[in-house]
Amino acid sequence: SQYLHTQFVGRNILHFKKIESTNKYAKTIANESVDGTVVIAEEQTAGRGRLGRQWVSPQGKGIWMSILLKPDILPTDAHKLTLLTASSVFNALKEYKLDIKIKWPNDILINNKKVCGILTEMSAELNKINFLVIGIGINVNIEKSEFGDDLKDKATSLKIEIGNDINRKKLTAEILNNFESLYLQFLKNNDISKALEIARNNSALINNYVEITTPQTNYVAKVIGIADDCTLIIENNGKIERLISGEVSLHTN
Ligand code: BT5
Repeated sequence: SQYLHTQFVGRNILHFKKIESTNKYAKTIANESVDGTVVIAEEQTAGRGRLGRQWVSPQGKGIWMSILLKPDILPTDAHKLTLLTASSVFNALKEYKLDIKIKWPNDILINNKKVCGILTEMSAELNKINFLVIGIGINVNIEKSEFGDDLKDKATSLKIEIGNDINRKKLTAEILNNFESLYLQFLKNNDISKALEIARNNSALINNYVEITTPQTNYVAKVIGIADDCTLIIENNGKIERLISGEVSLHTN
C-alpha cells in the first residue's frame, strides 16, 4: 500500500478473508516463502494465544496478522523479537495520545485493558533458527458489545478508546514500518536498545507488584525492570530474579 515504506517486511502479503489462524498458516508455508512474508486475515476462526488459549478475531474488526522471518540469530535470542514487536506496535499507536502501556512480554494495554497480544512461534534446531512466526492481534474497530462476558472488562479496542473507526491498512503499514526499522538494527548490530527503551519507558509492570504463575507455584513479586537481554527483573522475597517468559498478571488489592 501507499503507506508501506519497508525494504522486505510485508513486501509479500498473503491476504485472506477467513482463515483458521494466520500463525498456523504462516508455519505451513514458511519453508517456501520469502523472509518478511506477512499473512493477514479479515477473520480468524481459530485464532490462538499462548498455551493454546483462544484469540477472539471477528471479521473486519481487527488486525490479525503474522510476520514470517528467517533471521540468522540464536534460538535463545528469539524472545527479544517479541519485545521488539511490542515496541513497534507501541510506536505505531502512540500518535493517538492514549494511556498505552507495554505489558511484558507480549501485551499492549490501553487504560489497563488489553488491546493487542503477540504470539511468537519458532522452528529451530540446536543453534539455528529455521523460521520465526510473529503473530500480532490488534483490536481495532471492535465495539464494546462485541466482546463476550469474559473479555468485556479486560479487553478494549482502539475504537472504544478513541471513539471513531481507525484505518486498518494505514495502521498495519505503520506497524510494519516500525517493526522493520527496529528489526534491521537488531540484525545488523545485535542492537535492541531502542526497543528496550520504549518497553522500559512505557511499561505496565515496572515498580508494580505482579502475581507470577508457574506450573509449580504462585507468588507475588515486585518488578524492578527489564534487563538488557529482555528478561524481566523481579524482587521475590528480597532476592533478585529474572524471568524469560511466563505468566505475569498485575496484582491489585
Ligand atoms: C496473546 O496470548 O495475547 C497472543 C495473541 C496473538 C493473536 C495473534 S492474531 C494473529 C496471529 N494468529 C493467531 O492465531 N494468533 C496471532 P495470551 O497472552 O495467551 O492471551 C490470550 C488471552 O487473551 C485469552 O485467554 C483471553 O483471555 C484474552 N483474549 C482473547 N481474545 C482477545 C482479544 N481479541 N482482545 C483482548 N484479549 C483477548
